[in-house]
Amino acid sequence: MSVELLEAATVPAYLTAHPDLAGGVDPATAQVREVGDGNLNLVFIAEDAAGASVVLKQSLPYVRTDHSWAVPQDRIFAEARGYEAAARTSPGSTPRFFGLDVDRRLIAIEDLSAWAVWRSALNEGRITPGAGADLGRYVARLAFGTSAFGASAAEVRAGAAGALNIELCRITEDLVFTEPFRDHEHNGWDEAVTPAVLALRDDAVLAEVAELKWRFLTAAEGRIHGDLHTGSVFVAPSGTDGIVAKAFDLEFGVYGPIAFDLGALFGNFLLAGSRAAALDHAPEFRDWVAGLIGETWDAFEAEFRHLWPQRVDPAFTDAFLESWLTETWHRAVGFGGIKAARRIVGWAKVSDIQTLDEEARVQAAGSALTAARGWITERHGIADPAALAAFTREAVASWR
Ligand code: SR1
Ligand code: MG
Repeated sequence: MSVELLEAATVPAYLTAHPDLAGGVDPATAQVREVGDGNLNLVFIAEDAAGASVVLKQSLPYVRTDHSWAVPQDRIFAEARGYEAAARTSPGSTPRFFGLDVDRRLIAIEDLSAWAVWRSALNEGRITPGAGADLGRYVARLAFGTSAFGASAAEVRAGAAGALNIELCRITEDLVFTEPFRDHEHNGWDEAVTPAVLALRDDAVLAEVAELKWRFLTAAEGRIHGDLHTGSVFVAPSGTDGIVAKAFDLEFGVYGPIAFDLGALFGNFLLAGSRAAALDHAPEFRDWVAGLIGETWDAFEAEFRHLWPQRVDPAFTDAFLESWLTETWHRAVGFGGIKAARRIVGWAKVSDIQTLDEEARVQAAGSALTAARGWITERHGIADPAALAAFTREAVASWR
């Protein structure tokens, strides 16, 4: 059963009836526009005559571009839990959360439409200093605070049990880990990239994809964002002090492997870098993009080490932290390769690649897939961000 959907014209009356979700907006003077451009939701921005604004996000019962593909609207509950957990563990790293309307499958959050979606900023060649570090700290704080490092075992088990998100996890399991690595009707690519796509189907790749899918399915380490690509991040207008990147779109949230969120960022940085190279963007921008993995990882690691003395269980020794960080790094590299590959081969492609003309698209896609394959198969031997950067440069150069 699906719930009644809002329309721009019905939002003011809705806000009048739900003042707790209005975020200070005066419904009497509110102008409303629908701005949802993702796959799964209605997103309304209501702004009043005084300039106060709020975002209402309502889950659709289907995929926007394919109404025959049903997706339960209950996923909005996962998003609400994600905002509550982020506010508790990493304040300021997500838009402010005003509340959930269970009956209408809707949340109200802070309007950050004056900020830019990071993917768009990257596509335009805009440097956003500090964004990678902010996200590294966000992943670390959320992970630490919701895992058995920062919470009691009972809290972690209760949190994981309450974070079931079966249908959206199934989308990830299929679209990320399965479909891009075999024939599937969701797949598509430029003919000239076929060798790089078929190279993702040999035993060396499939063995690592199996290992990483197993991790995704079985490792409930802590709460993860679950879909932390650059289209799920706002970056501040330039000149903003403090936090310059905030994560949003938390509906894929679940308890999972912490490396998955890092890998999502890494894979999308690879796509951004491949676009920048294909477009011959300024060397300063390309170098900055190439450094994003290091910036993100270094901030993640530093924040984890900073939080480590607060761990709640002395069974977790300093030596265990070292091995856990090493494993998390290697997994993040592998997840990153998979996340980059799915955005080129499978369903839900990305503007970094799709908005390029054919020659540039083939160059960007072919080089990114070649690097992604190496990230997946060689991840155990890639020690750190500097080694990954060198490996990626070589892999990219080997395409064509
Ligand atoms: C049907 S949803 C397709 C994709 O959009 C989201 O961004 C997730 O990445 C999902 O896999
Ligand atoms: Mg999304």
